[in-house]
Amino acid sequence: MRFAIVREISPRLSECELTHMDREPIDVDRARAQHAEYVQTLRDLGCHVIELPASEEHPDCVFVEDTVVVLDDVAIMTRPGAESRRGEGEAIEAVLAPYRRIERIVAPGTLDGGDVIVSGKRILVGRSTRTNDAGIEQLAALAAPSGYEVTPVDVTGCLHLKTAGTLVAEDTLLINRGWADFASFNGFKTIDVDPGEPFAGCALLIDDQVLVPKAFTATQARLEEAGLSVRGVPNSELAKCEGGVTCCSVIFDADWKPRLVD
Ligand code: CIR
Repeated sequence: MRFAIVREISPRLSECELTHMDREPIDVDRARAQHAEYVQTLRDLGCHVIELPASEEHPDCVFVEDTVVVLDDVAIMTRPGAESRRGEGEAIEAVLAPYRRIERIVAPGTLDGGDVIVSGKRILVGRSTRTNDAGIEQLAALAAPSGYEVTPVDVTGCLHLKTAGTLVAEDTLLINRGWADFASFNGFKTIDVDPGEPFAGCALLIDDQVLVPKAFTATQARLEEAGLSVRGVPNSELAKCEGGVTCCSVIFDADWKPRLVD
């Protein structure tokens, strides 16, 4: 069974963290409508959605991906690089605890889930403004007993590794070469984003379906030309918060269905 943890948008979304972007007015109602369409798409793709209420103290709480790295047998609770985001993981941990052994990244380590790409037993982790070497070392040590091998990748010019590139098939990365050192990505095929759509590298792969923001039509065409099945989802408002389509869910597989699931 495939689960997706999502979280409602905070009424304080406009106070979100911003690193590489200037603050722009955000239409929170529109953001909620777009998020609802995203969540429905997850349901349409067969995910059992666990939807958490927003946390008023955490403007960025909708970006659940950053709070945890879920592997086959362990959930590694992160220590997000932005201090304002450190309390977001508690509610996510409570959902995951019935399904996975819980481990955690501790100080001085910092790690955002948005910096972590898992492909089979291979983990690529971005060294970014949010994820430091101590966080990467802890992730490697916690994941090694389960057979995972961690490769650090330098990220520059964007928030997370997954802003620069994501898996669009088991062996294929959609990438913006300008933002990450993709020379380290040996063994993966690559598809470049359209040069006019630098943020299109953040796509969400569920089975053989690739979710991409609706606005990035030229990159969608590139993916379709490569034989991939693409679904557009609206993301204009959360994009103003430096959020993409991977950030708004934690997807994991488990054998049974707990009481919280709708
Ligand atoms: C932040 O700066 O932390 C949020 N405004 C955006 C987080 C986006 N998360 C992600 O890409 N995984």
